Amino acid sequence: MQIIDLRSDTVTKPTPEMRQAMAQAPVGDDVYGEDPTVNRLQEMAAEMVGKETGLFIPSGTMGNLAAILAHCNRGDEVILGKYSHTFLFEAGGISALGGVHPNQIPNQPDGTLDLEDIQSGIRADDPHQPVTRLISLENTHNRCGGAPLTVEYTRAVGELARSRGLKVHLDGARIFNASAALGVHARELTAPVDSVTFCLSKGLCAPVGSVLCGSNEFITRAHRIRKQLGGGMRQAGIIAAAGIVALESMIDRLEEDHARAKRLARGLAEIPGLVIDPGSPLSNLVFLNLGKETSPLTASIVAERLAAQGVLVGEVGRQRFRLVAHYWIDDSGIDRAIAAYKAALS
Ligand code: TLP
Repeated sequence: MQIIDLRSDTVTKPTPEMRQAMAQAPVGDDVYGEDPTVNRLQEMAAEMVGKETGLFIPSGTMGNLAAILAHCNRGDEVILGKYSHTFLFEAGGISALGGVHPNQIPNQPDGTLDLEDIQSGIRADDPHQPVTRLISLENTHNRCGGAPLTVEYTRAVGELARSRGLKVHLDGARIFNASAALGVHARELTAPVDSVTFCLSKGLCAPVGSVLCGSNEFITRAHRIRKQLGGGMRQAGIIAAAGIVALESMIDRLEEDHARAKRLARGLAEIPGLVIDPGSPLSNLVFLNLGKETSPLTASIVAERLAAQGVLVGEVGRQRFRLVAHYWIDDSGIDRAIAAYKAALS
């Protein structure tokens, strides 16, 4: 039975073109800065998000960690959303390894942080308080329905930050989904921020890797931190080669995933007992709940019934699911998932 894996776009496997590029990649020791494929990927990535330079990092988590540690000293504070990936799902690395204090403020349903909340989150110059150094945004916003943050909003946060002497980091794990959803170039979404991490290994299908981009001076600091974290890789061109293919050929097709996410949401909306989040999907993520009438069913019971039919879904709450459209899911996979939900709830 072919498995339809909708748990995440992180499950995507490399394309045949990527595997070929990996086999043929010229490589060198990247800790010496001598891997031509890594260097090319870093240049391409920086150009695509309009920053001076880029740094290839093993994961999105390490990219955010290296960025936050490069912006903040121990005891400094970062303002971020209560539902941000960095706060929820990065194992508290910024505190554990960097001594950086997270000031979590509410995320609005569209993934933004209210400008007033940011203003009031900024600490006074008072020895009792940590020093606010950084604001961290997420685009698209994973837990807020895959919502894309607009250019105007990002600019407003950038202006606020500059007026208060703060920096802005963007967790742009799915920044190209945001640019596809909004119909704007990624560069416009990243222009107002000081640093951005984006992932090659999600919807773009590369097997491993993220790139952190920013100014030369910032990346010099992040480079040392990547080394401290054990993220200096040697002949990393083997994996960077897949990243280059990802940037060259996987971005323009992300709209197909968004269209399939819509097809999935439409189909599921017709099944009694399922309640799709209003407006979902906003990119490639579909969020839905079991309706009250399905009680005592839980997401995990339904997920088991789906798995028995070869359909894997993300459980993100007692009654809540997240389903993710990606390159390896075609229309027939979407239709199988809809049929499997129908059977699981009948
Ligand atoms: N997200 C994963 C899980 O960790 C939840 C997923 O399945 O969506 N930023 C954002 C916004 C992310 O969604 C993720 C991964 C990361 C950072 C971390 O990337 P990796 O997995 O490469 O460390």
